[in-house]
Amino acid sequence: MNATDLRADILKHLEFSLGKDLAHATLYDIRMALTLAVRDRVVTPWFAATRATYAAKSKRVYYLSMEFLIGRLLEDAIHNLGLMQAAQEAMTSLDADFAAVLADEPDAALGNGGLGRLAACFLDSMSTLGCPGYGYGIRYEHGLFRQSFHEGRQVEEAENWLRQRHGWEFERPEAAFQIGFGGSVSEAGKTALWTPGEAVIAKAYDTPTIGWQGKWANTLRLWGAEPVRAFDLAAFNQGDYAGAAGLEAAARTISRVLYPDDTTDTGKELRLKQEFFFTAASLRDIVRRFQAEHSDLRALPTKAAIQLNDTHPAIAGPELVRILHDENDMPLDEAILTARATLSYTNHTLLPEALERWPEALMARVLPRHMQLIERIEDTHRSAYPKSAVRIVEGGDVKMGELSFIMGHKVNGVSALHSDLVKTTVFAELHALHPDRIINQTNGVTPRRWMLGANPRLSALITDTISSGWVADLERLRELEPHVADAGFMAAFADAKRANKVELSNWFGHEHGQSVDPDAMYDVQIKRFHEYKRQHLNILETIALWTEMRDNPNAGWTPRVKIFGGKAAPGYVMAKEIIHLINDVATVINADPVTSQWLKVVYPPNYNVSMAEKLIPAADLSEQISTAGKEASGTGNMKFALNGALTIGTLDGANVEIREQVGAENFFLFGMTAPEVVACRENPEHQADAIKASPRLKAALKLIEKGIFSDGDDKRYKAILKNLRKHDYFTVCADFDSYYDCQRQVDAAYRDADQWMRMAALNTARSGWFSSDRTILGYMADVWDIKPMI
Ligand code: CRA
Repeated sequence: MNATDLRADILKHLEFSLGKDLAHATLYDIRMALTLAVRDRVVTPWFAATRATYAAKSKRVYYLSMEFLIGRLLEDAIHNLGLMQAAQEAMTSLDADFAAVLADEPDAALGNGGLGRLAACFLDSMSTLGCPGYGYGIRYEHGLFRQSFHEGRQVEEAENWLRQRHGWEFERPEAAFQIGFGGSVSEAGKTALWTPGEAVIAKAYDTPTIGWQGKWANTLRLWGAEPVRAFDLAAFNQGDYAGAAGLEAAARTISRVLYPDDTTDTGKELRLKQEFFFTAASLRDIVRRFQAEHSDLRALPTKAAIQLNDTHPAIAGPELVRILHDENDMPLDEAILTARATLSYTNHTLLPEALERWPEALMARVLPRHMQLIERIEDTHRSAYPKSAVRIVEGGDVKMGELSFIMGHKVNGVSALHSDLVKTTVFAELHALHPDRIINQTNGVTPRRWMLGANPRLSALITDTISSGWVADLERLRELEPHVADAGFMAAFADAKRANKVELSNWFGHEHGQSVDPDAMYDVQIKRFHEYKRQHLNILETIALWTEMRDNPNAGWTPRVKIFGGKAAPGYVMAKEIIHLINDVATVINADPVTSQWLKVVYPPNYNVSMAEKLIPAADLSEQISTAGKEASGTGNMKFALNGALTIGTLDGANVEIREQVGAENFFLFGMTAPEVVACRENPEHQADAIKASPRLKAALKLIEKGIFSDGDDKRYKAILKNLRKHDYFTVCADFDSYYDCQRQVDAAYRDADQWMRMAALNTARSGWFSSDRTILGYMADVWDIKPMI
């Protein structure tokens, strides 16, 4: 594919798809024309993959997820299709700034954080590996809210990515299902007949996901909700315009917004409806596709593997049983067994507040037949294990974790430590009954986006050094190891990092009016705000360090830039206070002439996938400081290590495996282990004891209390202070000294620039295992029983 052909196609789309003359084309027009020209080139491999799958009647995987945090797609598609040079040349020939064209694409923010981004990395790996499959989710009209800061406080604004045309998708008006809610159930022989009281239409929108080198493409099918009847004409004709539109508005509400919270069970009827809406539409589609090729539904598990991404699609269990039993007359026991053999469930969290429960009364009202079937599923399990005390329905709630476990043939955790904790804590009783069901599949990240796309400088060096195969075989990064002893390679490695830092510094300068010194250490904590992730531990350490610098200005400090990024759920008061505190501390510290040469705090608003792509390649230090036992895995931690940042972290989630892979000597470990945290909490005075033992921590808390960071307002942070001093569940205080001391080891290590870079290069060389290709191969072998088609 050369630039001339691509240019011709861009001009064709400009004229015939967008109706624009080149002379009047805006940046949007050029971007859209390029998108459509690139999309054209995805279609042929996409059709070929679909035809090959149909021809072989292959088993397919169906990844059901409430979230797909895919971000921008254009650059990624260009890379995967090998069109980078052609696209650059075509843009130059049209006098367009290629970087600006790429940056014009809005982020598809259809997710909150790690769970949604993991689903996006999985789509990329499934297409790269030729694993036939579909992602199924919701086409939210509004993705995750846009964050800005007003006087340091988070302000949320609706996100509006669909205001412009979404150039990647194909609308499928013919692929539409009616999805019902409520109503009643009547007995019909051995089975039952559910007559829903209301219904909406689920309409499909397909986005092809192209794999590396364009060898395979799968489909991301997102459902949009529409009214069954568009419009109440009678009401309109009587002048009731709002009433006439009401039906439509009510239906569309279901796919209107992404819930901006991944760590609490919202308990909202709308959320339950969203979950059922996309799960039911997906199952209808899956069964329809199966029945087009096969007649006996008992063979479903040999042709379809349905993965539940957390419990959000857990209603798939009863819904599939309903389809098999009520609609296709399969005996109930057999329907349950068939559904179980088809379904599997990934657990992503142990936090009790994130384990979904739905009030039985709500479930019975919204999904009356499903409530009955849940009880039948529970009865079946109870009669198989009469001594077991496990219940799906308990205390008036339906527990979606238990339901998913019982209805899945495999249950997996997302890191080795997390999977062990799944066995010993949340699902201990079920694990005893089903000892082979829980397995581990440690998360991974796609090297196409997180190295090749985000870090072109380091990617070019790697390719020059070990040739290009690493992009789809990340373990090959190990071949870099011998080069760590080579001064020429190390100089080039350091140059790439430094150039990334300069670029980030320039971006901070023009976007946020705050340039920072590229020679300072870039110390980065980017992730959702949550107390367990302990951004407040980081900011307390920052305050203590600042104090120390002011007290000892001649101690030879290592210059640092503390970089934060992330959003808090709008209803999570404590997380929002932590954001406010960080911004307040930044204001004071950044204005201090005594320390400004050593310490800066930068917190750009609206952290998202595209911002991560800028920050990660420029990072020196990766903050992975959660309370041990609380972060199921983390995936940002993997992206940093891959891009040559050293980790300061606890033994939590996948940090444990990162440390194993890169070597303990190339990882800064601090803090209590998961069992030590549990033991620590047994002492009710643990926070008071820790504060008493740490003059630094005590002083830092005092500065906040005195209003040093809040214009003398000594009340602003009283909730945070009270929490830390009295109910420090996340053991910030108990881990503080260990963290502070570890940070000083980091300072010392950074001063030996050559040694630091060697450690960084070893992190890159030893991160190959964290490719999501490895993770997907694990699911294919251990859970889905699917072989690659290429
Ligand atoms: N919040 C975990 O907390 C994990 C991702 C993906 C999370 C992360 O540690 O890396 O999932 N859990 O496995 C979650 O969403 C509902 O639970 C996350 O993103």
